[in-house]
Amino acid sequence: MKQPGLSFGRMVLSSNYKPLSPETLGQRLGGLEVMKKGVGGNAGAWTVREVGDGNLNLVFIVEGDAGSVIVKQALPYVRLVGDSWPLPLKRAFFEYHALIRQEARDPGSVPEVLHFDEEQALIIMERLQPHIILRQQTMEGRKVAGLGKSLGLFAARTAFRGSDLSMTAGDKKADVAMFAGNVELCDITESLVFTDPYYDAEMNRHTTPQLDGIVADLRRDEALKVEVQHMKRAFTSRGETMCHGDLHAGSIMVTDTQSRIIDPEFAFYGPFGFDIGMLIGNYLMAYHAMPAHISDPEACRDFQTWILEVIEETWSAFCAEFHRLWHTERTGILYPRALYEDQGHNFASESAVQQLLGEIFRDLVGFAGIEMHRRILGLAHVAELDTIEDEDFKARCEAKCLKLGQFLVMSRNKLTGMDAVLAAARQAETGVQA
Ligand code: SR1
Ligand code: MG
Repeated sequence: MKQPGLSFGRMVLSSNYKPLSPETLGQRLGGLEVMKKGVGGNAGAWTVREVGDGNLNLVFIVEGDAGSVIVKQALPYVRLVGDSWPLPLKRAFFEYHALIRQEARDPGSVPEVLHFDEEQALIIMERLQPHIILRQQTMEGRKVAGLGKSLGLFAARTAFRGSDLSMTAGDKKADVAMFAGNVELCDITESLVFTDPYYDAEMNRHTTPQLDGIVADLRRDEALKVEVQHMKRAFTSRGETMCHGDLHAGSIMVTDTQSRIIDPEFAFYGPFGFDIGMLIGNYLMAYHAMPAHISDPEACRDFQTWILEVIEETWSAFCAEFHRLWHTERTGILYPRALYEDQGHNFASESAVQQLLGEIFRDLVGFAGIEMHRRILGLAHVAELDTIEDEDFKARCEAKCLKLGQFLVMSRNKLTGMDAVLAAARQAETGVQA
């Protein structure tokens, strides 16, 4: 019999929930029309592989005569840590709702959702092929044509169209209320990103003792902790738009010419600059890690130059698209045209959007710096740095990231533009010793 507990994404654990395995998946999902159509009618002939390499969920590739799909299922705990850290299944509900909103706000940017089963916390979606995760692509020294433009457009469109600049008041408030239920995933970010890295929290780890000195310095930096908490306050209290919530290089799948966004289970209504800031923090870590992955110095420099260009392109595409949407789709409750364009006050409208982009820039710089810190000092690291075998070399790369992160957080209100961020990255790359 069905148990109560399913409502509005608030499911904790229904007794009917059961994790899938490669052995049971065919028998359990074989009757679904969407699987028959996408994979094939004979479930016994399907090939099922569990390929989840993230921190939280099960991910299966299911292949058959008719094609292949992805089946993603939440586990009732944090996979990275184990069942000592329970985590509600309702995150699949938020991921599903975020995916359909992202598709509406930036069509083609996310995999197509084929089926959602709330009770089983399971999403069946399009398999992106031949995509691999961006992190893997960059570690192999492979560029992605148009990466900055497509990610900048995604960030701008989802930011603008998920905000009071575009949505009706009723839709926005209903959405803010619904995503406010994503408490536990926000709590992970509030703790693991904004708090733990800045003191000797239990789950923290840094990989080389060579970093001990710089880590101690960072944790003694009282002004830094104040700035980080200002950013955390923005995260918890400024529900400006629906953020992906975890936009790192493992949440982006790419080919040499295309990129798509996955995994928005951390979605929440937060600051405009959050997603693009996390993304830029991840680009910068890849920039400092590249010498460990490309041995030829000239090829490495060329790749690093490309990463900085991608940062610049991401931000210019963001600004251009946000600006375009401001002038063509500003139908929400904020900055109404009745006050500006309809009065002939075009200059004031332009000034308002430029001021807003300035605020977003200052926020994104702070979020980028904090993301760089937590990926070295906290629980969840990035493979670009973690896989570096030579401990001294790794410590040097990580020290550059830590120093640059500190600079970005502390200087975010003074930097004149993305050029200044890139100049700081270049300087950190050539000037810092661990
Ligand atoms: C316990 S989860 C750790 C991290 O993995 C996710 O991808 C998020 O980035 C989270 O902070
Ligand atoms: Mg994820």
